[in-house]
Amino acid sequence: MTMERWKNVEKVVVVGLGITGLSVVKHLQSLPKTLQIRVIDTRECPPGREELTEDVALHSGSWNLNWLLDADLVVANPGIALATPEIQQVLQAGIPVVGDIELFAWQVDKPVIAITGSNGKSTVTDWTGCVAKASGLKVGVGGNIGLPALDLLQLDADLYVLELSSFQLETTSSLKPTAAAFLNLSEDHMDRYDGMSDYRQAKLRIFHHAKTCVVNADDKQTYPDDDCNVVEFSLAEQTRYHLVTEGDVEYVAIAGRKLCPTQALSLVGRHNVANALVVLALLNESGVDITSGLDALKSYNGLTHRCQVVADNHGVKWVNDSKATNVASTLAALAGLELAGKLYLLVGGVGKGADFSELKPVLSALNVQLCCFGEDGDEFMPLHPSAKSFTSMKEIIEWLAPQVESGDMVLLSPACASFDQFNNFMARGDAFTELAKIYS
Ligand code: UMA
Ligand code: ADP
Repeated sequence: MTMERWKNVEKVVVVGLGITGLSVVKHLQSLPKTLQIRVIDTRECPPGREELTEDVALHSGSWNLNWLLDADLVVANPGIALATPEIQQVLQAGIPVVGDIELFAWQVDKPVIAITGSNGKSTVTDWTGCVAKASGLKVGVGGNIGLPALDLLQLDADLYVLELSSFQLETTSSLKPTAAAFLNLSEDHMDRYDGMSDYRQAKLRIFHHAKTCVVNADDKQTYPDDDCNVVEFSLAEQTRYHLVTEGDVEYVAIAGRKLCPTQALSLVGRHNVANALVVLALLNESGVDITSGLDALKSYNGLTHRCQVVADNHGVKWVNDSKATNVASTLAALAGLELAGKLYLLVGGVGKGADFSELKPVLSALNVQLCCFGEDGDEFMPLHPSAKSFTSMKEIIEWLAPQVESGDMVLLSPACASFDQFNNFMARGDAFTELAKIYS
């Protein structure tokens, strides 16, 4: 890597600790040049503070404008919006503000595959990593999926696969992916953006220097506004990555070349057929020979907390889809349902300013008992006559457990973030799984 980028940088302020901030500090410490490193976190007890070494100064519990305005470079955690007044002051002072992915881009010297979208990012990222590994490559998989991108640079990888959130993309300008995908766009994070156009523009940044832009022909909002090398995938149209039907059998295909029957994919749901097409597109466009990875494409079993059956007793399925933190992901879960009896659907949490009315027509076509809980649970009450309000998930399960019957399904697909009652979506899914094991 070149140290050119660091020529005029002596003092760096890292805003926000957490796993991103820690990875940034470690990266800065690993550079051949000694930098002054200061960390600001507005939280009283920021996570990861005990891991900082003595040469790093920490200011926690509030902002520190003196530190910020004295910096040559500010590295912001994705949880900090650029619109934050303190960050705006930094920008007005002419001090560059970047994120961890920008630092990754400055350093990386291997091919990068990058994935964004409102839903399916983690699934496509992990799946792509699995198929690439089965194709014989050493692969580093990370980013918004939970392993900070900068930590991946320690690995001896042939290829990096990054999940990128719109938050991370806001502060990224130099990433040059060999292939980048924008999976889909639907309402999310409206508490952070001025509207859908603002949110879309943040996501489109993934294409700025991409060699190949993988877009969804079934969702034209994923197309870049500028001229780029675009390749399309679609469940409906005859695009480069598409479906071919012969007799009763449907295949995923590249330009007419059949690769595997969709029935052979272990992951269920139409959205996962679309996700499989993206995995193929990203690897094929990056020049990876996927022939030996096809078995891994078929057998990939998915990540936990995404439409995962966690108990199946007495004919009742208990399904954990805690990662459904917006309306579109809950709609995807409902679209793929095979239901013999009644659906007990658990919704609610932090609504992030979303409009939930799109769920109404889908719910009215189902035999459903809507169970609403959490901070914005009451916003779901007008969506179905069956809606009942509860304070907690436990209260719901205790109420429904005695009445469920063979053929019914209990589905946690809450269309909301979890932060009102849980540390994160994993903790919410774990709590549901525990309750399912006790009450099923
Ligand atoms: N915060 C403060 N003050 C600060 C710094 C942070 O209040 O000074 C708050 C932020 O407003 C935010 C939270 O703390 O709510 C984020 O800090 P964190 O410590 O949780 O951050 P990290 O542990 O570094 O996690 C971040 C990503 N978090 C966010 O973007 C909010 C993780 O994505 C990501 O996995 C990780 O970096 C590694 O790249 C999580 C997420 O929720 C899973 N992402 C959103 C999503 O997927 O919808 C975008
Ligand atoms: P992300 O990382 O973008 O949040 P995940 O792969 O973790 O995506 O999945 C989040 C939720 O979205 C889950 O409920 C999952 O079932 C659903 N989902 C996955 N892929 C898609 C897709 N292509 N379209 C719509 N929903 C999807």
